[in-house]
Amino acid sequence: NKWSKLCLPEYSPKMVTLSTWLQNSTHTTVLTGAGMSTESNIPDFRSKEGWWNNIDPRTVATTDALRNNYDLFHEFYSMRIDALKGCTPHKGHEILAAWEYKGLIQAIATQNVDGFHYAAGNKNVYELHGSIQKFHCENCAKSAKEDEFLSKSNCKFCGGKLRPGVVLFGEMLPEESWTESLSHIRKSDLVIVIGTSLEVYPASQLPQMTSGKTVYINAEVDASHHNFDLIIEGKAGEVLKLVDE
Ligand code: BV8
Repeated sequence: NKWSKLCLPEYSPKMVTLSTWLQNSTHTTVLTGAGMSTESNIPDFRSKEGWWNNIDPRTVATTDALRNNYDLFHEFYSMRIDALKGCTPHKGHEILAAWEYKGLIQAIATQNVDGFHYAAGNKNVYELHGSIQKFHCENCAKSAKEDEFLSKSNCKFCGGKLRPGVVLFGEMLPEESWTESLSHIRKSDLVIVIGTSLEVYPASQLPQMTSGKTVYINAEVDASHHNFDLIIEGKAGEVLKLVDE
């Protein structure tokens, strides 16, 4: 309970502040990034153990790679799909689902492609960078199955290449996810940003588009985050557990 939690060394007045803001807010949007899923054992992108530490994103996560270096593109995304196998949402995802159910948060805008917010039970989720669990033909957009992508088959209808439904660098974001996220952020009086380096445009612009309070929860915090109203340094799952009542 609240009183025993107050005695925990990691529990700080910041958790009380966030909890109070959450209770008092009428519209709250959560923006998540890859750091939301590292406690489910999925690597993020830009940390020491992240994907981009070993692989140059410009060589694999782009439309150029899809068209001109399909073998490498295919190898990278097969590895990403494989890395998801056996992983499941963690307690932090479950807490966000419970908060939506209780009416404490109204929407999640996520840069994650793992589908874990849906898997945990959130309904109002906007996947800004698409989903790695859906596949389609690069040429005719017809949907395809994971097995077809993994076995490197071509599209049955037009012979085009298959690809996962993620947003590659240089591609536009899915229009509805973007406009809905923006609309939720604009009407929010509280925006909670969890586990993202905010280095990728245009998702990086969302926190500054609210007139409400902004909170940044991240395992590592630096001076570039000073413009948030509240900064909590810690792991997503652990912080959410402490804020949850
Ligand atoms: C667009 C593919 C219009 C999917 C991803 C120069 C040249 C070309 C383009 C650009 C340019 N300059 C700017 C651009 C635009 C570009 C961009 O922003 N580039 C940046 C990198 C400079 N953006 C685009 O191209 C976007 N589209 O702009 O359209 C347009 C059209 C045509 C031409 C120009 C513009 C499309 C962006 C889509 C990018 N797709 N990947 C995939 O394979 O998954 S990006 C990749 O980064 C992932 O998708 C991911 O979602 C995204 C964001 O990363 P984060 O989630 O923030 O992850 P990161 O690792 O960085 O951070 C994790 C954080 O969590 C860390 O801070 C860590 O400390 C913390 N953490 C870790 N564990 C925990 C934790 N915190 C708490 N708890 C923990 N347990």
